[in-house]
Amino acid sequence: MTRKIQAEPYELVFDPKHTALLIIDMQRDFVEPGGFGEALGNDVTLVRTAIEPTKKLLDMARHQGLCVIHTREGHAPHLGDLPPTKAERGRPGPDGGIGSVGPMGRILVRGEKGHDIIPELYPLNDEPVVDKPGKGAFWATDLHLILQNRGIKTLIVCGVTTEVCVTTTVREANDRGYECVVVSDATGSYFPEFHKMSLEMIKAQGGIFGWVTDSSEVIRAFR
Ligand code: TIU
Repeated sequence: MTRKIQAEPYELVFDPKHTALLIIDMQRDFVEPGGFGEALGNDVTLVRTAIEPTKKLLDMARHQGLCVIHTREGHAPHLGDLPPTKAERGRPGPDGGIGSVGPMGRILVRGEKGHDIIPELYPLNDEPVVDKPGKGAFWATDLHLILQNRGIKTLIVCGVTTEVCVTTTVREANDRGYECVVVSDATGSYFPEFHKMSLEMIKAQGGIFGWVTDSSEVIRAFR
């Protein structure tokens, strides 16, 4: 049975059987002090507003039996999957940056405390966790394969940060034929103006990359 989400630029019709909740990079490294976000000079309290709405959507998705997929940005301990260019620009001080040791372990390195998903949104065993070395969740991952195998056509997208990993992923998904609806209050940025403009860009020109709505509208669509 299809359902409808009130969204911009217009109503999105979707089938829950072919829909996934995609939660982008809700890792300690981005939303807690002492991680990568803070190492880059950002105030992490600005992105923490996304936690509660995402938790509501996660609870609803689990209750509804919706496919749930989590992503994590990060690198293997040997850093062989870290482009030198990314290492260089993610290194604000002489001792900081990706791979260096912070209060939550090595920054943005798989297996470290800071790299993992925050306890509030922790994945269940049957929820795929896609580890990605880039900003987009399709580059160098098996996300497309997982979505295809599960028959997914529509993505309800949450997570951080709106203008970096969320929109990069939405652009990648759009080109692969997925319909994406980005949840405004379940996404967040260290730069409020970037958050606002990123959402504007997605829904402009008749929904050039997809749709934008908020968590209450998504939850209403499943009632
Ligand atoms: N810096 C920033 O805004 N974001 C990232 O580096 N990664 C994600 O958005 N996950």
